[in-house]
Amino acid sequence: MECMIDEDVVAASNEAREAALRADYATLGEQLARRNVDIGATLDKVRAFRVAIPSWGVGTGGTRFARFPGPGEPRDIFDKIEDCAVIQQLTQATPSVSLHIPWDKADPQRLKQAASRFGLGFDAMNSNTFSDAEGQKNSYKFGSLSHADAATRRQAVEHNVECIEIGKELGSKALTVWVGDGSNFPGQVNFARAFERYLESAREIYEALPPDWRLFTEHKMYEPAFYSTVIQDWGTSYLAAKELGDRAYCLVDLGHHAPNVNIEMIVSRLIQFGKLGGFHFNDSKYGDDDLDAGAIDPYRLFLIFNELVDAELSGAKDFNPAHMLDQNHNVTDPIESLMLSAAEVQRAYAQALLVDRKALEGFQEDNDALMATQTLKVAFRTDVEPILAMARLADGGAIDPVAAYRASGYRRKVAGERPAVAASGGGIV
Ligand SMILES: [Mn+2]
Repeated sequence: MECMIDEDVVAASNEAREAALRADYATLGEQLARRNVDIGATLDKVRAFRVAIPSWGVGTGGTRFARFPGPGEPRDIFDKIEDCAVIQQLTQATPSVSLHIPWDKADPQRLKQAASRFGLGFDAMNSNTFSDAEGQKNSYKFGSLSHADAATRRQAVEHNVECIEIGKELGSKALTVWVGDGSNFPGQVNFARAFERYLESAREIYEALPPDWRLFTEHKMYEPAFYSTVIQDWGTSYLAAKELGDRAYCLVDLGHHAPNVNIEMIVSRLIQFGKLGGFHFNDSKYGDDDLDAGAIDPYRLFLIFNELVDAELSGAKDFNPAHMLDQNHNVTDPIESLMLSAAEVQRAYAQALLVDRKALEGFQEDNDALMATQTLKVAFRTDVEPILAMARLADGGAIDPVAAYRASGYRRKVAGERPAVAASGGGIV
């Protein structure tokens, strides 16, 4: 298998850090043993945890005001796959790439070959009916799957079916559908008719799914539509998934809710009724900011993982959530942000594994609010970095991915090889 980063650079970076890591890991192991937690079992679970990289995440993002491209940006999907290979090599947590069509459209056999050079696979496919592709007959300006015009709806359905066809060749097993359909003015659309048209279109896409595929409906409160959105919240997403059938699930993008919404409770509800499909991880302060996972509110991320671990341990039905990052990197090197974000997601998972669930249940039964919440805090306050670093080291990654990446000079190297071009697609879904 090929490596994008010289293995000697990674080895040298690890050598300088390994003794300290082993000492920290041993100390943490002793602490956890006093809490009746086996650090080795936690390490194994973290090593098995995976989060997918979105192809669009490795390019510099932008806002509607401006985009400030960084050096050595990927020019096409093949450059993007190489950047994803760097992230996987150093973190060992991100072995698959989530493609976006049409931005990443290329010969599927070539795509497969490019990814397998680095041992990468393909995660969920993402369709795009929120912008017009070049040469497209009907415009999505006024919607896609819910558009008033039948020919436009047909075109949007066919695009989704094409995404499934490409994904089948790549070994993908899911299609994520997010539409920007909605309205900007009261009275612009009839809410019920728009949702009915969406359902009718989504049923046709669902019928094109291979038997071992899942369809994820992704909700978003607002933007691009600013008055009403057809799939605006988890309730509507649930209704859609329920109407479609057993292989339709809801996808939760952490940025797609109103401020202060209790996302972990939404996650619990979807788990309880067997409809949680997966996540787009990111963080936000004001709206759909697409900031790095855990950058603003790591406790919220932990609380979400607390629900996920609870479901994992209790054997909840149909529980197999897909994990993917979905972020916009405006001011950082996207590779660095994605490596650290993958680690933040793993961190929340590791911390959630440390919750003393038996004690928590007892405090809940006794209405001991203070001790119940302290039980969560004890787990959250635990510095699990030695477990994450040990997981990376054990799998051939870097103890400190950003340090190894910077030492490698990768960004300087690709800046020389990749002349700046117009972005090959860097929207946020
Ligand atoms: Mn998303």
